[in-house]
Amino acid sequence: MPAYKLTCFGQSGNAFKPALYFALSGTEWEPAWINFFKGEHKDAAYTSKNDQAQVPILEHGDVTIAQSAVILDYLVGQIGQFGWSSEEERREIWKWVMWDNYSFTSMFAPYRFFANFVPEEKRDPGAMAFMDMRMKNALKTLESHMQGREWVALDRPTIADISIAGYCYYGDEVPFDFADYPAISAWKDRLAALPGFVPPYELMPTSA
Ligand SMILES: N[C@@H](CCC(=O)N[C@@H](CS)C(=O)NCC(=O)O)C(=O)O
Repeated sequence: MPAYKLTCFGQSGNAFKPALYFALSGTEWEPAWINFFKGEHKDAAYTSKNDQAQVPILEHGDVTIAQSAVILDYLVGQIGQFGWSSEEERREIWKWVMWDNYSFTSMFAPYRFFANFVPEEKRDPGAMAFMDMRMKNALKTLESHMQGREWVALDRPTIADISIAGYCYYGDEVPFDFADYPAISAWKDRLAALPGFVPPYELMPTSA
């Protein structure tokens, strides 16, 4: 039985981040599907493991970890790939993982969620406009950063790329056109060409 168990569901780009780490590093892992759309992440059985009531969590032996960024950090420590080899590299990677969590995924994920999984009459137009504006600002920042670069933080792929990749491979569910962001598109293709890459709906279950 694989040592790593990741509670996830196919639609979750936050869960895709550690799942992608496993795929790219060739690490054996086991998905534990959670019925997020039925609200199972709020059940006591789940909140006893993660009182933040969010997906994903990683279970590894006696260790249970929430927050995809913390899980990625843990996996770097355990598996040793896509990490840093100096304090300076570590800071650069974390600068982008934090940016992803605060500025990119934080807008991209809920915008894509509402746009694809919530009926239009239940969407708040003001909130949608705000998320769209913030998401596009973040895309502008990333597009400009990626000019002339292959990878986000260092001269090789790291957990910064894996974190930012979270919601980028959901095809038609992505609420903007990657063609408007050529440097990001090239990076996205580069990441998808790495050995072991599998897109989210092929990597994680969408039902029991
Ligand atoms: N920063 C967290 C975000 C996790 C997150 O928001 N997950 C979504 C599912 S993709 C969730 O559980 N949402 C429920 C909620 O926030 O109440 C991470 O990176 O793990």
